[in-house]
Amino acid sequence: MAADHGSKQVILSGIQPTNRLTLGNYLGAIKNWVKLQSDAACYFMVVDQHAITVRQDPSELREATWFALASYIAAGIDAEKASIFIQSQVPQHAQLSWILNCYAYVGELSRMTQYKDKSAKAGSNIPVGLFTYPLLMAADILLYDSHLVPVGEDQKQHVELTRDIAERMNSLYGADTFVVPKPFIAKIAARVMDLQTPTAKMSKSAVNENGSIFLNDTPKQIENKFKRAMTDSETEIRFDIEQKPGVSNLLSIQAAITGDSIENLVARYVGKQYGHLKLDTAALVIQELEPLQKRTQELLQDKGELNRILKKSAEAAQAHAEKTVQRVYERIGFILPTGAR
Ligand code: ATP
Ligand code: LTN
Repeated sequence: MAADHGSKQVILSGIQPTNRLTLGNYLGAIKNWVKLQSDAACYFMVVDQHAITVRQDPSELREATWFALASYIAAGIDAEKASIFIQSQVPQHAQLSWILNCYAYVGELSRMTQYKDKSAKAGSNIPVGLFTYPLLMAADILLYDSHLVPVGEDQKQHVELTRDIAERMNSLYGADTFVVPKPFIAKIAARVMDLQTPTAKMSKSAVNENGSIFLNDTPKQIENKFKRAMTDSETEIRFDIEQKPGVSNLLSIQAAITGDSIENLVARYVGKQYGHLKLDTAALVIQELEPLQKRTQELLQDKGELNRILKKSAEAAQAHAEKTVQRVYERIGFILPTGAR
């Protein structure tokens, strides 16, 4: 049987420490997690094992992992309410991932959009891990009997695949082998777009750093990036993703920060110019990030405290994960070291 969480929903998500986190990660993921942690049993990871599917410099990986962890906490994720941990510190992720490798099909993995995109960029030596990446993600999700997985639009396909594999294994080994999860996509800022190429999502690993707002950018850097944000050759401020992706992106960012509706925001900009919209958006972002940046720096100065938080959180996560691994091992016919059958 799946572990008992009482009546609480289990929510799990993670971010890769591939670089410093961006405004996209914050508005599209972390800010929503903070709201969820009071009502659900939450697991929020830094997925370092996913990060190495693309070559990483070891010291940069370490630094990005600390930065992500500190950002989670600084943004308001409370280790007393949610479990915050580093994926590689819970070995059950790799264990379950192998099992799922034996139940997933090459055909379904080949259809993953992220794999197609990232393998195209990897040249002729495509790491196998890039291909099996969604199975490590499926393991992350299934280990904790997660019901809901908050992700951006781009990750929805991976959660759908997780559902398919969970259902496949449930039909082989019993309906209570895995909880079948659902993706949970926040409506506002589901996709924060690149400031230079507003038809592409803002990303940590974008080639042009001017398109991404990093969570440790200085106020001046933030202001400059917004001032240079790509708009269009018209002058009217209205929301139209197809015709005006740059302007729409700035409006969405404002909506995600203030909670205002797009209609209200648009009404406020009647007769105003793009310059106003850009500067207002920059000011809002600077104001929103300021306390977060201060707290992140404090935490990064105190790795002892971060380690204490991690240790406690990872132990709790590991206990749950181990239960799941044992259940799956037992059902597929592995002999458990505890108690012969
Ligand atoms: P990379 O550039 O390394 O591919 P990324 O910046 O796209 O990374 P991920 O680590 O893939 O970020 O994503 C972490 C979480 O943040 C996911 O839930 C993802 O959907 C969300 N996220 C990432 N970028 C954005 C964005 N631009 N808008 C909204 N959500 C985003
Ligand atoms: N693949 C995701 C990160 C990720 C994740 C997860 C998200 C890894 N494991 C489990 C939700 C649940 C990404 O690139 N955004």
